[in-house]
Amino acid sequence: MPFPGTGPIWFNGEFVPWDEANVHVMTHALHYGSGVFEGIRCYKTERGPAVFRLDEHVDRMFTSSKIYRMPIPYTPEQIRDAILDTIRRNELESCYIRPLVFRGYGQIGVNPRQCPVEVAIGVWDWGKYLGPEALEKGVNVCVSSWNRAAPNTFPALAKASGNYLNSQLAKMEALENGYEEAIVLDPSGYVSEGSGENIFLIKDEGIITPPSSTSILPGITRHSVIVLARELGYEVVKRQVPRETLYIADELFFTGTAAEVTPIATVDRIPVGEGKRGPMTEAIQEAFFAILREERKIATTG
Ligand code: PPE
Repeated sequence: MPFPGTGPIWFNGEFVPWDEANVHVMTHALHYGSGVFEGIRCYKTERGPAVFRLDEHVDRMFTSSKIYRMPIPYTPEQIRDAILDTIRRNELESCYIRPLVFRGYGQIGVNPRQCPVEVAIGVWDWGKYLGPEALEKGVNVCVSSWNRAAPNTFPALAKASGNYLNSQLAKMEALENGYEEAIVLDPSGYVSEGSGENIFLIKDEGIITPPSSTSILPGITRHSVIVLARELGYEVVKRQVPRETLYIADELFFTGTAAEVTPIATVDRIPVGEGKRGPMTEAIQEAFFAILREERKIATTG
């Protein structure tokens, strides 16, 4: 499948054509996974393209690079400006934005400190992450045979490239077995998250999402949905979710920048509720999309 992007890429402070944004094969990050990145979406609104929670995404990228002692050679303001410039240059009304910070070409060997820290920002039109019908019909998922990394191994709070090797194993296994996505458990067997999404469970009108101690990436969409669900009058708690709770939930959904709010129809072939999008998920989806279109405002704390 051809890559959907073609426009200019911001690469170390300059715009370069899509096809020229290349690196050397001895780039440190290619060998050792030494990169951190973000996934951000920009939506079409009445006042033009608007980026959803840009500051929070840029902050998280700086947090991820701090954990890995990978100093970004730009300020957060410069990165924010670069992202907005990239969107303008690409003349897209809505898009997915991928800023990447990585250890570049300098020396091979585990010690990364001889390698320059490089930054690239690409944008493209990324449609529905889990398929065109996912938002309405929901997706069929499995519980992965792979677990998330234990605390003090790969830091879950850093959105690091290397973490996604674990996500790839879970995703490929799920696809191989005929599912659209995987739910991954933490090392103790509690529900953690999807390969690229956080998860929410609805049972008896209460909403539960796994806490940050269960090896999750604390998603920016997750935070927005928690605030929003409370505004809608639902009770939301962060607590450990035993695997079997997935099978008896009334509703389940994923959240993420790419996945937005995606209902889960079945887990391990067991229907979730009636096996289709539930009413609370639909209410949350509607309110979330209204915010993205700027037809509804959200409180920024919660
Ligand atoms: N957990 C993981 C592991 C994850 O990758 C994401 C985002 C989330 C939770 C949700 O985080 P947030 O986007 O801040 O709500 N995954 C990104 C990358 C997906 C990909 O395939 O690449 C994304 O959604 O942009």
